[in-house]
This record gives sequence, C-alpha cells and structure tokens, in this order.
Amino acid sequence: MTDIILHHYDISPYSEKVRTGLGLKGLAWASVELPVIMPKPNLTALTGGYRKTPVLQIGADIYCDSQLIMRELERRYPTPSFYPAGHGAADALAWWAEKTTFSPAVSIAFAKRPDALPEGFLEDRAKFSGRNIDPIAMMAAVPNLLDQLRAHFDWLDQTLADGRSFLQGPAAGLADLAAYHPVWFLRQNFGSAAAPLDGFPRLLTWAERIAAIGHGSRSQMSAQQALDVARDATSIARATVDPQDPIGRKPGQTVTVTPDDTGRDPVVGELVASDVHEIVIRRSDREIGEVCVHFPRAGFVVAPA
Ligand SMILES: N[C@@H](CCC(=O)N[C@@H](CS)C(=O)NCC(=O)O)C(=O)O
Repeated sequence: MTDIILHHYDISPYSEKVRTGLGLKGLAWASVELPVIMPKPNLTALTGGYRKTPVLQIGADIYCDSQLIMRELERRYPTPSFYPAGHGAADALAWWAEKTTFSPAVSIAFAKRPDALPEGFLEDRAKFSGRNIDPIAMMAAVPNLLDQLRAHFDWLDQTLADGRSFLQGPAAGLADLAAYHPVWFLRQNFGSAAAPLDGFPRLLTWAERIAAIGHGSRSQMSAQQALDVARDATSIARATVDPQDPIGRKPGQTVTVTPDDTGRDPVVGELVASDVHEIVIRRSDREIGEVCVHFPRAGFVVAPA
C-alpha cells in the first residue's frame, strides 16, 4: 500500500496541479475524496481547521497548501525533479502564474456555469473568500476577467515562442504544473479551446503535453482509513530552531498559522520546526491523537497564540 494520501476533489484546480505532480514523479497514491463545501470534519480533524483543497497526508504528517505539498514531494521523491532548470525562477514563475490566473478562471466558470455548482456553493465561497458573491455582478465582471487572463496567457505563450516544449525548457517542471491547472479548469468547463485560450495555439499544445503526464497510480481510500493511518503513525518532524527567524521564534511556542488570502481559519499548535519556506506545528485531536501540520511561509501569517 502507498504512504501518500491526497485529500482532494476531482474538479479542484489546485488538486490537479498536485495530481499532475504525482504523475510526473510516477507515484502511487491513495485518494480521499473531500466535500466541495464545508463542513469537512474529517479534514479539519487532521489539519486543525485549515479547510482548503488539496491536503497531503503521509502518516501523521499533514501538508497544507499545494506549494508545500510539491516541496515535500520533491524532498521525498527527487527524481524526476520538479526543478529541471533550478530553483528560484521556477518557484517565482509558479507563484505568479497561479496567483494571477486561478481566480479569473474560476470566477468565469462560477458566473457562466451555475449548473455545474452544487447547492450552497456560492454561499460557501462567499464565506471562504470573505466577499459578497453576487451572480449578476459576477457575470458583469466576465469581460474584464477574460482580458486579464488573455494578458497573462500571452506571457506564457510568448515564453514558448522559441519552440521549447515546456516553460523552462525541454522538461516539464513546477512552473508548468502551476500555470497549467487554471488552463485545465477552463478547458474542463468550456471545452479544449475555451476563450481566451483559443487565441494561443502554442499554449493549447503545451496543455496537451502536460495532460499527457497523467496522475500516476491512484487508488481509493476512505476518510476513516486516512484518520486511522494518522492515529497509528508518528510524525517525522523533529524540533529545529531557525537561527535566521526574523523575530526569534523557537520550538515549544504556541502559534497560530493562517492563510493570508482565502479560507482564513487559524490553526493553533506548538511550533516544532521552521525555516524560510516551512513551519511545522504539533496539535492533538481527540480521535487521532498527535499530528504535525506543515505549512508554507510565503502566503501564511504566523502569530503568537
Ligand atoms: N494556496 C492554496 C490554494 C488552494 C485553493 O484555493 N483551493 C481551492 C480549490 S482548488 C479551495 O480550497 N476551495 C475551497 C474548498 O475546497 O473548500 C494551495 O496552493 O493549495
């Protein structure tokens, strides 16, 4: 049986980024299907309140946010690498691409495909984003969202202009997978040449190449089985001081960790380890006992509890 458990749902773009990452590394993994809207009691038992999709579980270690999930997959399974052209630029490119195109892509689908949304979805996403979601205003915003996507897609398309297969050269990497998932979502909802992708044939061919990577080897697991795995395992995290921490945080301190954009549910725990790109906190749940929850640093607020 595989140790890798992905908590996700099929229509989630950020999950598609991770599923394709698992495919690129040729990994076997267990799929736990999450509800698309709250409540998600089995997930929050593991995370302590973090509700976003996807979450990776390996034993009693819970990795939140696709940024950190990809980092952990790279650490545990370095070959083939998500970084065929090195670190730094790949991470920055990934951050820019998904942060600028995910929100317009999903907003267009929410406005134009209400038929595809489950009951209670817009109310749930209003709470999730902290904004009022009005279907009429959403529809009125579509032309501008298409303009925004077209501008960003053009930059991606220009990057492929010299005939390279992937954004940073001949091999697919993190930047491709991050740029791909909003494109995938548009194509899922509006067909393979969905606007404004129809203006970018190079980008469409690139998307086909990424789709061909696949998802690795997926098997089913129930949420209860995943909780049992967490309960029966011990975390791999070890107390580590970050000598460069800008405000001198130390293992043993109680902190909250909260996303700085959407789904801002704080998770409270005892700091175990941290560095420039990761913070690990330990928490206890009545049903599963102790787990360590891992978060990225970029995009998260760490505060004393
Ligand atoms: N920065 C997060 C973003 C994740 C995200 O926004 N995921 C969406 C689904 S693709 C989500 O959580 N939606 C609300 C939900 O599933 O409850 C990541 O990289 O994982």
